[in-house]
Amino acid sequence: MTDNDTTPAIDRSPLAGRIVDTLIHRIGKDERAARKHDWLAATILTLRDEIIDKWMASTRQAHAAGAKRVYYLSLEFLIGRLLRDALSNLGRNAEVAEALASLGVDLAEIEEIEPDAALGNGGLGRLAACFMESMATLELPAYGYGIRYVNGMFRQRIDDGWQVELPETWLAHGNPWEFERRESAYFIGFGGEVTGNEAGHVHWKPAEAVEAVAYDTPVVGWRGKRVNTLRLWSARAFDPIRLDAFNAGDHIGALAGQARAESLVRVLYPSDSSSAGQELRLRQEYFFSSASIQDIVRRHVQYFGDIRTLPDKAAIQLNDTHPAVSVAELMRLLIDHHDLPFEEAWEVTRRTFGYTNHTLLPEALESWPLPLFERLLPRHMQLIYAINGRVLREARKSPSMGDHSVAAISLIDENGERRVRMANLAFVASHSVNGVAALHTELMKQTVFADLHRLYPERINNKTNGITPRRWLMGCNPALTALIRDAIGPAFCDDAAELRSLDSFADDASFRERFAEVKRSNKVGLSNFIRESTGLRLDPDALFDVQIKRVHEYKRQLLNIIETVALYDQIRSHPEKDWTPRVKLFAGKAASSYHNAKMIIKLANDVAKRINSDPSVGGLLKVAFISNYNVSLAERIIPAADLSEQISTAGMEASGTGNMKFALNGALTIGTLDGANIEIKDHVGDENIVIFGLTADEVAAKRAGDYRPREIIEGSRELSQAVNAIASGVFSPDDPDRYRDLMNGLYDRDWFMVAADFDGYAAAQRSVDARWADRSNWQASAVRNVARVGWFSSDRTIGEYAREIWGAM
Ligand code: NBY
Repeated sequence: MTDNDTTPAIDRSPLAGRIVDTLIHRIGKDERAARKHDWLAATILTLRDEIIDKWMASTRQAHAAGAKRVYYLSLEFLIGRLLRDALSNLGRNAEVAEALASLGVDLAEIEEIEPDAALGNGGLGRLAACFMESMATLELPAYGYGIRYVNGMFRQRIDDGWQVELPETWLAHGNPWEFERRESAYFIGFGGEVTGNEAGHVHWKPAEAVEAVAYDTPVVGWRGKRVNTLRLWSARAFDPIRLDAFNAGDHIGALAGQARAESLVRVLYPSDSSSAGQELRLRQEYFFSSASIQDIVRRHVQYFGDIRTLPDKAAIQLNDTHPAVSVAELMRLLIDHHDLPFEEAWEVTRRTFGYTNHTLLPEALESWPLPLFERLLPRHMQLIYAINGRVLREARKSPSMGDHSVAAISLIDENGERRVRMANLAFVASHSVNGVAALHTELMKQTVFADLHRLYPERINNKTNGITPRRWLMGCNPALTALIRDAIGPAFCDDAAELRSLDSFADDASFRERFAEVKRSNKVGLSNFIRESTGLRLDPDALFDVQIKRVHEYKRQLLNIIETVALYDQIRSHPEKDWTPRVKLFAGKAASSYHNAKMIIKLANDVAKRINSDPSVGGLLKVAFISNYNVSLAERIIPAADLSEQISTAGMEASGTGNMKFALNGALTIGTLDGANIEIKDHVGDENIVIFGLTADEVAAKRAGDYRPREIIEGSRELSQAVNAIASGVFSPDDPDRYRDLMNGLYDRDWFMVAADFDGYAAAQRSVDARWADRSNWQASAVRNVARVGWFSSDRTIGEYAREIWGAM
């Protein structure tokens, strides 16, 4: 970055010297030739060298203590950027910034070009990333296991209002964080046949195989006390090239094995709400499960000798059912490779596994057609039959289990095409099954798992989600963090519950003033970003009303957009009224094959275009859809939000975690009584949150009864005007019928109860306007939100998992 290097070497700090040394000897560039990416890589590699010592010390310490290890198996880790997090957790921010400055390099600038590692879809993947950081912070010896996707979550471009998906190439400049462990490679078989010999020994001879190779990324806990490992698997062929085929002239066929192996880890399935049900997905699930379980078993035997003590020294947590085939894989290794009898293997397995459920949506519950499962994993299919036999015999013994219940518990779905039910497999094979918020856990007991819950009434438990305050307060909102530290001292940095002491500052006018200044400057920052990326100018004094998350009908971006249209109507009809200036911000990705979600994105963009160019609303209402929502964008938007939209149909959002991030950064929530919103309300108090809408029970009752959305729409002037305007093409003059089907869906079915909740939502929004008018009261509420949501730290969540599920603390 320096055009010519005039800094005399002697003035350099040792750290600056090390960065330059890394640049020269490991990147192969001198200071003159180095570009931003080279400085970024040199900085990361230098830091990584220091992390390695702590990393090795952490491993040695766990080994010496004979400690129990936690294994978090997840097909997704939505980690985002790592440099800022690592610097701040190591307390090295200032020092590194200074060293780089002495080299003419701006730390903030190189932080900004670090690729955002998006190996996940949304909440589930981000939760896994927050958990990794909290496990290191709480000094738990833990490993995350997942897949090193070459292409993570797609990059979203908005073309003429439509979502376009582009491949994200996060590895384009290499990945300086990771270590390739060529020595940690495992054989992963698929297909083939199973034979038994007279002695009862079973032999599986797979028809194909790939090799799983480990890539390790260090995960630094707060204050660098412990460094854990995120181990992601890549695939390679045993024979990278088949020379016989090559020499015979089949140059493409000779490479087919490698191409097949690579296809396994090529891409993340980009749906956050429905099971893809495709063979490649099952292959991915088995590939990473098998590699992880083999690695866990190898480590245990190496350290402790006897595989039968596995549950005392290892806790394996399944992040939803995506890794559930691990259960059958562990059984296979115990029985076929370690000669345990079935019953003993089953005991070891059940004491080792825990399963976390993240959704009750029927389309997200994974099940595999039996013929596919059997063809790909014949030995595992046998073991699943054996497990099922055992479970069903147990169920039959219970007098409360009729035929209907037994069929519901079965690992095989016999309705229509026979399928393997992964949630049932995960449930029966775990000693703990948890939901992610209190309401969600109750609904698990009442709905999807009702029969399993009756058979195993002790198994289901709740672990309300959390977020890491290091990334979601200290990292993304340094100005607010500094203000809090000035007010209450630094204790909250080590224990988020300490934020409570901030509560009384809500009554301190001068504190509120400074709090408001921080929020305003974050809003100015976001406005500048939006102006640079979209050309749209925003007023930082307007109320910033934000809905950012995956786009899904149950999350009801449509409710928000329709209300925006209604507000637009009202402002135009009554321009003389004292309207609250508002900015409506949207961001989020739709699954590539999810038609309605893509239409909702287009609608948000069409509505934005029309409203933003209408001079009659002046500065009172602006709408923006910000493209390519990801972790880094969330870090920029959340600190600038005044109002957090958490408006899912009650009973459908398992927990939500964005809701926690907004509250922690001083936004008020407008939300339904769904997921963790309920617990947020309990913590911040009814006066500091805006709740509206049907409860989960009311939604269920309406769905069971005769819900008539058409009558509701026609009975609400505001709603019918807005829906008709959209349906008749007011926002799509180039294609007036564009939203006809989407709006007809509301009249005819409205599964997500947009009509039923509309009036309540609109009224809640007007009550938000009234609150905003009393600015000191608003700021007091915002301060109370920050002060009262420390409980939603993922440190609290992980502490509960460790004590109550893993027996590891
Ligand atoms: O998990 C989310 C829930 O919707 C949210 O309420 C909760 O806070 C969060 C953390 O517990 N679930 C989620 O993000 N699910 C997925 O990303 C997902 C991904 C893949 C599939 C299903 C769901 N799949 O079937 O392939």
